[in-house]
Amino acid sequence: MKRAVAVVGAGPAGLTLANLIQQSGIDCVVLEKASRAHVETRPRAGVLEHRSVTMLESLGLADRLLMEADRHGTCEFRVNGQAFQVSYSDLYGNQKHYVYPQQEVVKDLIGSFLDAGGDIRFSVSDVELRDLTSSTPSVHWTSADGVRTCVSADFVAGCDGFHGVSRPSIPDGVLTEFTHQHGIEWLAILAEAPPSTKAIIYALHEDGFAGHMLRSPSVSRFYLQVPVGTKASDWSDEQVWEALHKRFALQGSTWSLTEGKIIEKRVLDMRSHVVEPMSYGRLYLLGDAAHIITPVGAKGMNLAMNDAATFGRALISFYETGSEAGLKTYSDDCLRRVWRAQEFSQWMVNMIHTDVSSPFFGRLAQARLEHLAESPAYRATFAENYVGP
Ligand code: RFL
Repeated sequence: MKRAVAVVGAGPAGLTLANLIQQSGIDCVVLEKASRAHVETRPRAGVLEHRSVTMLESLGLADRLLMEADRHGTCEFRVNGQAFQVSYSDLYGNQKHYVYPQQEVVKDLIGSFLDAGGDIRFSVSDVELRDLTSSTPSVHWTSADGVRTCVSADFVAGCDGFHGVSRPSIPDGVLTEFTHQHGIEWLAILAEAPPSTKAIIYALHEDGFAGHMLRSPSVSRFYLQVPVGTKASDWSDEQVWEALHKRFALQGSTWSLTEGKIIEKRVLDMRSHVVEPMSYGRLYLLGDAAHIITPVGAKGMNLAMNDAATFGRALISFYETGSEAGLKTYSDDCLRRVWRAQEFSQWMVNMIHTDVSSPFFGRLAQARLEHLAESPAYRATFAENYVGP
Protein backbone atom coordinates (compact mmCIF):
# COMPACT_ATOMS: atom_id res chain seq x y z
CA MET A 1 0.00 0.00 0.00
CA LYS A 2 1.31 3.49 -0.81
CA ARG A 3 -0.13 6.67 0.62
CA ALA A 4 1.08 10.27 0.71
CA VAL A 5 0.79 10.45 4.51
CA ALA A 6 0.53 7.78 7.20
CA VAL A 7 -1.10 9.24 10.32
CA VAL A 8 -0.45 7.31 13.53
CA GLY A 9 -3.15 8.03 16.13
CA ALA A 10 -6.78 9.17 15.88
CA GLY A 11 -6.90 11.81 18.60
CA PRO A 12 -7.55 15.51 18.01
CA ALA A 13 -4.15 15.99 16.31
CA GLY A 14 -4.32 13.04 13.91
CA LEU A 15 -7.97 13.54 13.00
CA THR A 16 -7.67 17.29 12.43
CA LEU A 17 -4.68 16.67 10.17
CA ALA A 18 -6.42 13.86 8.29
CA ASN A 19 -9.48 16.00 7.57
CA LEU A 20 -7.39 19.02 6.61
CA ILE A 21 -5.22 17.24 4.05
CA GLN A 22 -8.09 15.10 2.77
CA GLN A 23 -9.87 18.31 1.78
CA SER A 24 -6.86 19.21 -0.39
CA GLY A 25 -6.86 15.82 -2.05
CA ILE A 26 -3.84 14.46 -0.17
CA ASP A 27 -4.22 10.74 0.30
CA CYS A 28 -3.69 9.39 3.84
CA VAL A 29 -4.41 6.44 6.10
CA VAL A 30 -5.02 6.80 9.86
CA LEU A 31 -3.88 3.98 12.17
CA GLU A 32 -5.45 3.85 15.63
CA LYS A 33 -4.63 1.44 18.44
CA ALA A 34 -8.02 1.69 20.15
CA SER A 35 -11.48 0.84 18.84
CA ARG A 36 -13.74 3.47 17.32
CA ALA A 37 -16.16 3.10 20.23
CA HIS A 38 -13.32 3.69 22.69
CA VAL A 39 -11.96 6.89 21.13
CA GLU A 40 -15.46 8.28 20.61
CA THR A 41 -16.33 7.94 24.31
CA ARG A 42 -12.99 8.70 26.01
CA PRO A 43 -13.53 11.79 28.20
CA ARG A 44 -10.56 14.13 28.50
CA ALA A 45 -10.46 17.81 27.64
CA GLY A 46 -13.48 20.00 27.15
CA VAL A 47 -12.35 23.51 26.32
CA LEU A 48 -11.64 24.79 22.82
CA GLU A 49 -10.02 28.14 22.17
CA HIS A 50 -11.62 30.46 19.61
CA ARG A 51 -8.63 29.87 17.30
CA SER A 52 -9.25 26.13 17.26
CA VAL A 53 -12.93 26.72 16.54
CA THR A 54 -12.19 29.22 13.74
CA MET A 55 -9.84 26.69 12.15
CA LEU A 56 -12.43 23.87 12.36
CA GLU A 57 -15.13 26.22 11.06
CA SER A 58 -13.01 27.21 8.05
CA LEU A 59 -12.84 23.50 7.17
CA GLY A 60 -16.59 23.02 7.60
CA LEU A 61 -15.95 20.79 10.63
CA ALA A 62 -17.62 22.84 13.35
CA ASP A 63 -21.35 22.62 12.53
CA ARG A 64 -22.42 20.56 15.58
CA LEU A 65 -19.89 22.24 17.82
CA LEU A 66 -21.24 25.70 16.96
CA MET A 67 -24.79 24.52 17.64
CA GLU A 68 -24.11 22.69 20.90
CA ALA A 69 -21.07 24.22 22.60
CA ASP A 70 -21.53 26.67 25.45
CA ARG A 71 -19.55 29.89 25.12
CA HIS A 72 -17.65 31.03 28.18
CA GLY A 73 -15.97 34.34 28.82
CA THR A 74 -15.72 34.49 32.60
CA CYS A 75 -13.90 32.42 35.19
CA GLU A 76 -14.03 32.62 38.96
CA PHE A 77 -11.32 32.43 41.60
CA ARG A 78 -12.07 31.57 45.22
CA VAL A 79 -9.55 32.37 47.91
CA ASN A 80 -10.17 31.71 51.57
CA GLY A 81 -13.96 31.82 51.17
CA GLN A 82 -14.04 34.98 49.02
CA ALA A 83 -14.77 34.96 45.28
CA PHE A 84 -13.89 37.24 42.41
CA GLN A 85 -14.51 36.83 38.71
CA VAL A 86 -12.42 37.72 35.68
CA SER A 87 -14.42 38.46 32.53
CA TYR A 88 -11.60 37.54 30.20
CA SER A 89 -13.75 37.77 27.10
CA ASP A 90 -14.48 41.46 27.73
CA LEU A 91 -10.75 42.02 28.25
CA TYR A 92 -9.68 40.31 25.05
CA GLY A 93 -11.69 41.28 21.99
CA ASN A 94 -14.86 39.45 23.07
CA GLN A 95 -13.15 36.10 22.32
CA LYS A 96 -14.62 33.16 24.19
CA HIS A 97 -13.91 29.57 25.11
CA TYR A 98 -16.15 26.89 23.64
CA VAL A 99 -17.04 24.13 26.08
CA TYR A 100 -17.37 20.94 24.00
CA PRO A 101 -16.07 17.56 25.23
CA GLN A 102 -13.02 16.15 23.48
CA GLN A 103 -14.81 12.89 22.65
CA GLU A 104 -17.43 14.90 20.72
CA VAL A 105 -14.65 16.65 18.75
CA VAL A 106 -13.20 13.21 17.98
CA LYS A 107 -16.62 11.82 17.00
CA ASP A 108 -17.27 14.74 14.62
CA LEU A 109 -13.83 14.48 13.02
CA ILE A 110 -14.10 10.70 12.51
CA GLY A 111 -17.57 11.12 11.01
CA SER A 112 -16.55 13.82 8.54
CA PHE A 113 -13.36 12.01 7.48
CA LEU A 114 -15.15 8.69 6.86
CA ASP A 115 -18.10 10.38 5.13
CA ALA A 116 -15.65 11.90 2.66
CA GLY A 117 -14.16 8.46 1.91
CA GLY A 118 -11.32 8.52 4.45
CA ASP A 119 -9.49 5.39 5.59
CA ILE A 120 -9.09 4.77 9.35
CA ARG A 121 -7.84 1.42 10.64
CA PHE A 122 -9.02 1.00 14.25
CA SER A 123 -7.79 -1.56 16.81
CA VAL A 124 -4.37 -1.99 15.18
CA SER A 125 -1.46 -3.36 17.22
CA ASP A 126 2.34 -3.69 17.10
CA VAL A 127 2.76 -0.50 15.09
CA GLU A 128 6.35 -0.02 13.84
CA LEU A 129 7.87 2.94 12.02
CA ARG A 130 10.76 2.25 9.63
CA ASP A 131 13.13 4.10 7.27
CA LEU A 132 12.19 7.47 8.66
CA THR A 133 15.14 9.30 7.11
CA SER A 134 14.50 7.88 3.64
CA SER A 135 12.11 9.42 1.10
CA THR A 136 9.78 6.42 1.54
CA PRO A 137 9.28 5.79 5.25
CA SER A 138 6.91 2.97 6.12
CA VAL A 139 4.54 2.01 8.91
CA HIS A 140 3.83 -1.64 9.76
CA TRP A 141 1.00 -2.93 11.94
CA THR A 142 -1.17 -5.90 12.78
CA SER A 143 -4.81 -5.35 11.85
CA ALA A 144 -7.77 -6.13 14.11
CA ASP A 145 -8.14 -9.51 12.37
CA GLY A 146 -4.48 -10.38 12.91
CA VAL A 147 -3.00 -9.61 9.47
CA ARG A 148 0.42 -7.96 9.36
CA THR A 149 0.15 -5.00 6.96
CA CYS A 150 2.30 -2.07 5.89
CA VAL A 151 2.04 1.26 4.14
CA SER A 152 4.84 3.25 2.59
CA ALA A 153 4.34 6.98 2.53
CA ASP A 154 6.02 10.28 1.75
CA PHE A 155 5.51 11.42 5.35
CA VAL A 156 4.59 9.91 8.72
CA ALA A 157 2.58 12.03 11.16
CA GLY A 158 3.22 10.82 14.72
CA CYS A 159 -0.04 11.79 16.46
CA ASP A 160 -0.11 8.91 18.93
CA GLY A 161 0.11 10.82 22.19
CA PHE A 162 2.70 10.69 24.95
CA HIS A 163 2.73 6.87 25.24
CA GLY A 164 2.73 6.13 21.50
CA VAL A 165 5.45 4.58 19.35
CA SER A 166 6.35 7.59 17.19
CA ARG A 167 8.61 9.52 19.54
CA PRO A 168 10.45 6.38 20.78
CA SER A 169 11.12 5.48 17.11
CA ILE A 170 13.54 8.40 16.92
CA PRO A 171 17.11 7.32 17.76
CA ASP A 172 18.58 8.36 21.10
CA GLY A 173 20.42 11.66 21.06
CA VAL A 174 18.36 13.27 18.28
CA LEU A 175 15.78 14.98 20.46
CA THR A 176 16.37 17.33 23.32
CA GLU A 177 13.80 16.62 26.04
CA PHE A 178 12.60 19.25 28.50
CA THR A 179 10.75 17.75 31.45
CA HIS A 180 9.35 19.25 34.61
CA GLN A 181 7.55 17.41 37.39
CA HIS A 182 5.44 19.99 39.21
CA GLY A 183 5.40 18.01 42.47
CA ILE A 184 1.61 18.20 42.47
CA GLU A 185 -1.07 15.61 41.91
CA TRP A 186 -4.75 16.12 41.16
CA LEU A 187 -7.61 13.73 41.62
CA ALA A 188 -9.60 14.19 38.40
CA ILE A 189 -13.29 13.44 38.87
CA LEU A 190 -16.03 13.19 36.27
CA ALA A 191 -19.53 13.25 37.73
CA GLU A 192 -23.03 12.99 36.35
CA ALA A 193 -23.82 16.29 38.01
CA PRO A 194 -25.15 19.39 36.28
CA PRO A 195 -22.76 22.33 36.63
CA SER A 196 -23.11 24.30 39.84
CA THR A 197 -21.66 27.34 38.15
CA LYS A 198 -21.76 29.25 34.87
CA ALA A 199 -18.03 30.04 35.10
CA ILE A 200 -15.11 27.67 35.66
CA ILE A 201 -14.08 27.88 39.34
CA TYR A 202 -10.46 27.77 40.55
CA ALA A 203 -10.39 27.57 44.36
CA LEU A 204 -7.31 28.12 46.47
CA HIS A 205 -7.80 26.52 49.90
CA GLU A 206 -5.44 25.65 52.74
CA ASP A 207 -6.21 21.93 52.09
CA GLY A 208 -5.21 22.36 48.44
CA PHE A 209 -6.62 23.44 45.09
CA ALA A 210 -10.11 22.52 43.88
CA GLY A 211 -11.45 23.11 40.38
CA HIS A 212 -14.93 22.99 38.92
CA MET A 213 -14.73 22.60 35.11
CA LEU A 214 -17.63 22.54 32.69
CA ARG A 215 -18.38 19.73 30.29
CA SER A 216 -22.12 19.47 29.47
CA PRO A 217 -25.54 20.24 31.00
CA SER A 218 -25.47 16.88 32.81
CA VAL A 219 -21.74 16.14 33.38
CA SER A 220 -19.10 18.15 35.26
CA ARG A 221 -15.39 17.68 35.81
CA PHE A 222 -13.84 18.43 39.19
CA TYR A 223 -10.23 18.47 40.31
CA LEU A 224 -8.84 18.11 43.83
CA GLN A 225 -5.20 18.63 44.68
CA VAL A 226 -4.13 15.51 46.61
CA PRO A 227 -0.88 14.49 48.32
CA VAL A 228 1.76 13.11 45.93
CA GLY A 229 1.54 9.31 45.85
CA THR A 230 -2.23 9.23 46.36
CA LYS A 231 -4.17 6.44 44.62
CA ALA A 232 -7.66 7.13 43.25
CA SER A 233 -8.97 4.27 45.40
CA ASP A 234 -7.73 6.14 48.52
CA TRP A 235 -10.68 8.51 48.06
CA SER A 236 -14.26 7.34 48.59
CA ASP A 237 -16.98 9.21 46.72
CA GLU A 238 -18.17 10.65 50.06
CA GLN A 239 -14.68 12.02 50.79
CA VAL A 240 -14.54 13.58 47.33
CA TRP A 241 -17.80 15.48 47.80
CA GLU A 242 -16.88 16.49 51.34
CA ALA A 243 -13.57 17.95 50.14
CA LEU A 244 -15.19 19.72 47.19
CA HIS A 245 -17.86 21.29 49.45
CA LYS A 246 -15.16 22.44 51.88
CA ARG A 247 -12.74 23.87 49.32
CA PHE A 248 -15.42 25.68 47.27
CA ALA A 249 -17.24 27.10 50.33
CA LEU A 250 -18.02 30.83 50.23
CA GLN A 251 -18.54 32.98 53.30
CA GLY A 252 -22.04 34.45 53.60
CA SER A 253 -23.28 33.01 50.31
CA THR A 254 -26.17 30.75 49.36
CA TRP A 255 -24.11 29.11 46.58
CA SER A 256 -24.23 25.33 46.73
CA LEU A 257 -22.57 22.42 44.97
CA THR A 258 -24.79 19.90 43.18
CA GLU A 259 -23.61 16.34 43.69
CA GLY A 260 -24.04 13.44 41.25
CA LYS A 261 -22.85 9.95 40.47
CA ILE A 262 -19.06 9.82 40.10
CA ILE A 263 -18.26 8.08 36.80
CA GLU A 264 -14.48 8.51 36.69
CA LYS A 265 -11.82 9.05 39.34
CA ARG A 266 -8.15 9.12 38.38
CA VAL A 267 -4.95 10.68 39.65
CA LEU A 268 -3.20 13.11 37.30
CA ASP A 269 0.50 13.58 37.76
CA MET A 270 1.14 17.20 36.89
CA ARG A 271 4.06 17.31 34.52
CA SER A 272 5.31 19.18 31.50
CA HIS A 273 7.33 17.67 28.69
CA VAL A 274 8.54 19.12 25.39
CA VAL A 275 10.84 17.64 22.75
CA GLU A 276 12.85 19.65 20.27
CA PRO A 277 12.79 19.45 17.33
CA MET A 278 9.33 18.07 16.60
CA SER A 279 10.53 16.13 13.57
CA TYR A 280 13.06 13.55 12.44
CA GLY A 281 13.59 12.79 8.77
CA ARG A 282 10.12 12.28 7.28
CA LEU A 283 8.50 11.77 10.72
CA TYR A 284 6.71 14.78 12.20
CA LEU A 285 5.46 14.73 15.80
CA LEU A 286 2.16 16.40 16.61
CA GLY A 287 0.25 17.07 19.84
CA ASP A 288 0.92 15.07 22.99
CA ALA A 289 3.50 12.97 21.12
CA ALA A 290 5.73 16.06 21.19
CA HIS A 291 4.54 17.98 24.24
CA ILE A 292 2.57 17.44 27.43
CA ILE A 293 1.18 20.33 29.39
CA THR A 294 -0.70 20.37 32.70
CA PRO A 295 -4.50 20.69 32.35
CA VAL A 296 -4.20 24.10 34.07
CA GLY A 297 -5.16 26.65 31.45
CA ALA A 298 -6.80 24.03 29.17
CA LYS A 299 -4.23 24.20 26.38
CA GLY A 300 -3.41 20.55 25.49
CA MET A 301 -6.10 19.79 22.91
CA ASN A 302 -5.71 23.26 21.39
CA LEU A 303 -1.95 22.86 20.95
CA ALA A 304 -2.55 19.48 19.30
CA MET A 305 -4.95 21.07 16.82
CA ASN A 306 -2.58 23.94 16.13
CA ASP A 307 0.20 21.46 15.31
CA ALA A 308 -2.18 19.70 12.93
CA ALA A 309 -3.14 22.97 11.21
CA THR A 310 0.52 24.00 10.89
CA PHE A 311 1.67 20.62 9.55
CA GLY A 312 -1.37 20.35 7.29
CA ARG A 313 -0.62 23.73 5.69
CA ALA A 314 3.02 22.72 5.21
CA LEU A 315 1.97 19.48 3.46
CA ILE A 316 -0.53 21.27 1.22
CA SER A 317 2.13 23.77 0.18
CA PHE A 318 4.58 20.91 -0.47
CA TYR A 319 2.15 18.99 -2.68
CA GLU A 320 0.83 22.08 -4.48
CA THR A 321 4.11 23.96 -5.09
CA GLY A 322 6.93 21.61 -4.17
CA SER A 323 8.06 24.06 -1.48
CA GLU A 324 9.54 22.53 1.67
CA ALA A 325 9.57 25.86 3.51
CA GLY A 326 6.62 25.03 5.79
CA LEU A 327 8.01 21.59 6.58
CA LYS A 328 11.36 23.13 7.52
CA THR A 329 9.83 25.69 9.88
CA TYR A 330 7.11 23.36 11.25
CA SER A 331 8.91 22.57 14.48
CA ASP A 332 9.95 26.15 15.30
CA ASP A 333 6.51 27.50 14.37
CA CYS A 334 4.76 25.07 16.74
CA LEU A 335 7.31 25.30 19.53
CA ARG A 336 6.88 29.08 19.89
CA ARG A 337 3.22 28.55 20.80
CA VAL A 338 3.98 25.45 22.88
CA TRP A 339 6.48 27.31 25.06
CA ARG A 340 4.20 30.29 25.47
CA ALA A 341 1.44 27.94 26.65
CA GLN A 342 3.88 26.17 28.99
CA GLU A 343 4.91 29.51 30.47
CA PHE A 344 1.29 30.51 31.07
CA SER A 345 0.38 27.12 32.47
CA GLN A 346 3.33 27.25 34.88
CA TRP A 347 2.30 30.76 35.94
CA MET A 348 -1.22 29.49 36.68
CA VAL A 349 0.05 26.38 38.47
CA ASN A 350 2.00 28.64 40.81
CA MET A 351 -1.05 30.87 41.34
CA ILE A 352 -3.64 28.27 42.30
CA HIS A 353 -1.68 25.94 44.56
CA THR A 354 -1.01 26.76 48.15
CA ASP A 355 2.15 24.73 48.59
CA VAL A 356 3.85 24.15 45.25
CA SER A 357 7.17 23.49 46.91
CA SER A 358 7.14 25.46 50.13
CA PRO A 359 4.93 27.81 52.19
CA PHE A 360 6.87 30.67 50.61
CA PHE A 361 5.27 29.79 47.25
CA GLY A 362 1.88 29.59 48.95
CA ARG A 363 2.21 33.23 49.93
CA LEU A 364 3.37 34.14 46.40
CA ALA A 365 0.24 32.42 45.06
CA GLN A 366 -1.96 34.56 47.29
CA ALA A 367 -0.11 37.72 46.25
CA ARG A 368 -0.57 36.80 42.58
CA LEU A 369 -4.31 36.22 43.06
CA GLU A 370 -4.68 39.52 44.92
CA HIS A 371 -2.87 41.25 42.06
CA LEU A 372 -5.26 39.58 39.59
CA ALA A 373 -8.27 40.69 41.66
CA GLU A 374 -7.07 44.28 41.90
CA SER A 375 -5.20 45.17 38.72
CA PRO A 376 -6.95 45.69 35.35
CA ALA A 377 -3.55 45.51 33.59
CA TYR A 378 -2.72 42.17 35.20
CA ARG A 379 -6.20 40.83 34.34
CA ALA A 380 -5.75 41.91 30.71
CA THR A 381 -2.51 39.93 30.44
CA PHE A 382 -4.21 36.93 32.03
CA ALA A 383 -7.11 37.24 29.58
CA GLU A 384 -4.83 37.34 26.55
CA ASN A 385 -3.02 34.18 27.59
CA TYR A 386 -6.07 32.34 28.89
CA VAL A 387 -8.44 32.78 25.97
CA GLY A 388 -5.59 32.55 23.50
CA PRO A 389 -3.74 35.37 21.71
P1 RFL B 1 -4.34 11.82 22.09
O1 RFL B 1 -5.68 12.44 22.31
O2 RFL B 1 -3.70 11.13 23.23
O3 RFL B 1 -4.49 10.83 20.86
C1 RFL B 1 -3.48 9.90 20.55
C2 RFL B 1 -4.16 8.71 19.88
O4 RFL B 1 -3.14 7.78 19.48
C3 RFL B 1 -3.56 6.48 19.84
N1 RFL B 1 -2.35 5.65 19.98
C4 RFL B 1 -1.90 4.86 18.98
N2 RFL B 1 -2.37 4.61 17.76
C5 RFL B 1 -1.67 3.73 16.99
N3 RFL B 1 -0.54 3.11 17.41
C6 RFL B 1 -0.03 3.35 18.63
N4 RFL B 1 1.08 2.74 19.04
C7 RFL B 1 -0.71 4.26 19.48
N5 RFL B 1 -0.50 4.72 20.74
C8 RFL B 1 -1.50 5.56 21.01
C9 RFL B 1 -4.35 6.66 21.12
O5 RFL B 1 -5.25 5.59 21.35
C10 RFL B 1 -5.08 7.98 20.83
O6 RFL B 1 -6.33 7.76 20.21
O7 RFL B 1 -3.27 12.88 21.55
P2 RFL B 1 -3.45 14.24 20.69
O8 RFL B 1 -4.25 13.97 19.46
O9 RFL B 1 -2.12 14.82 20.61
O10 RFL B 1 -4.41 15.18 21.58
C11 RFL B 1 -3.92 15.69 22.80
C12 RFL B 1 -5.08 15.84 23.78
O11 RFL B 1 -5.79 14.61 23.87
C13 RFL B 1 -4.57 16.25 25.16
O12 RFL B 1 -3.62 17.28 25.06
C14 RFL B 1 -5.73 16.75 26.05
O13 RFL B 1 -6.67 15.74 26.30
C15 RFL B 1 -5.15 17.25 27.35
N6 RFL B 1 -6.20 17.65 28.27
C16 RFL B 1 -6.82 18.87 28.13
N7 RFL B 1 -6.52 19.69 27.09
C17 RFL B 1 -7.19 20.85 26.89
O14 RFL B 1 -6.92 21.57 25.90
N8 RFL B 1 -8.17 21.26 27.76
C18 RFL B 1 -8.53 20.50 28.85
O15 RFL B 1 -9.42 20.90 29.60
C19 RFL B 1 -7.85 19.27 29.07
N9 RFL B 1 -8.20 18.45 30.08
C20 RFL B 1 -6.62 16.78 29.29
C21 RFL B 1 -7.64 17.21 30.18
C22 RFL B 1 -6.06 15.49 29.41
C23 RFL B 1 -6.49 14.65 30.40
N10 RFL B 1 -5.87 13.34 30.44
C24 RFL B 1 -6.41 12.18 30.93
C25 RFL B 1 -4.64 13.11 29.71
C26 RFL B 1 -8.08 16.37 31.18
C27 RFL B 1 -7.51 15.08 31.30
C28 RFL B 1 -8.05 14.22 32.41
